[in-house]
Amino acid sequence: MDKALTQKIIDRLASAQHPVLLAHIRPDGDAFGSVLGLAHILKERGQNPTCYIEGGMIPMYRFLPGADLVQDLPSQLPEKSDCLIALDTSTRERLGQKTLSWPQPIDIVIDHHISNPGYGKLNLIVPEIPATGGVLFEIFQQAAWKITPAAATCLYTGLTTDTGSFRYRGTDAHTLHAAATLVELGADPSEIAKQCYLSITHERHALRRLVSDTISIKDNKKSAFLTILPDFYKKSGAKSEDTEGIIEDVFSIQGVEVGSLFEFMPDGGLRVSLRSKGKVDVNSIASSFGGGGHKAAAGIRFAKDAEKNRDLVLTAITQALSKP
Ligand SMILES: [Mn+2]
Repeated sequence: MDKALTQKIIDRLASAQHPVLLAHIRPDGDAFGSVLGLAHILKERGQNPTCYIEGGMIPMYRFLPGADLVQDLPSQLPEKSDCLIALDTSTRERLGQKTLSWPQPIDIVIDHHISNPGYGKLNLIVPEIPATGGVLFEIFQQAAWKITPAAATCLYTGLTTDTGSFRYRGTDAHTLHAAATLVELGADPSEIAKQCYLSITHERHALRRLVSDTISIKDNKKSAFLTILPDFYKKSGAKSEDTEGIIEDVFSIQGVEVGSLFEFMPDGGLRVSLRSKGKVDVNSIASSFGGGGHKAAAGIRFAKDAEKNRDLVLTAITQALSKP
């Protein structure tokens, strides 16, 4: 990690009296964990952070210390806001529609998505670290800022959820050292695992059953995909956030190198999630359609032509798999 750049970010963070912490739409464990982790540290330093994420907190991550601090996006920011910080968010648009009309620029971007173009005044993007929670951990270490048990719990949650419980590529000795230090500082691995992985709601489980019935295996059993249709939500009672982790069902099958999930939106759009556990770089597939992410996990959104675009993505996967 770039020490000089990190120091600039530390200085900028330290000088803000009313920092605004932001993360991406359709937030996950790393989005909530990063925002709340940084909020705890800044509060401890006597600063007054505000946390905004589109839609506010979701039930699954209510166990995070300080969960009530997360508010839905306002149409305008309070005037006293003196530093806007975007966490874990690969593009400016993914901060949410409402943020696009805010006049204030983004001061700091802290992220680990390789596709992040750097839309802030200061941009710390570290693709070698598998979660933004891990990037923040390094920042706090360099700054010698005390990591409280509450902050440790939030940062650890980001690390465990973005690495699929320390299983994905990108999990290395450094990641595990960071996780171990966070446990020493007060994060409880089994309690966090229970909340993140062993507390699926009945609605989410019903959605998973519907989705797993749609499985299609192709490319010589090297790829598999799942489909979500708009009426699945009504049938199961689940919400859109309940799709998190659902792609694991296909991705975990022996020999399947690329897993994909196609969600047909009620407005005619299409949301695509891609995972790779082999040689295929799904970030480059996603990028060729205007999406992005990481080598092993990426996403795309299409505004229309859902079926046609699904077929184009499936063809791109077949081509990527057939490359020697
Ligand atoms: Mn992340």
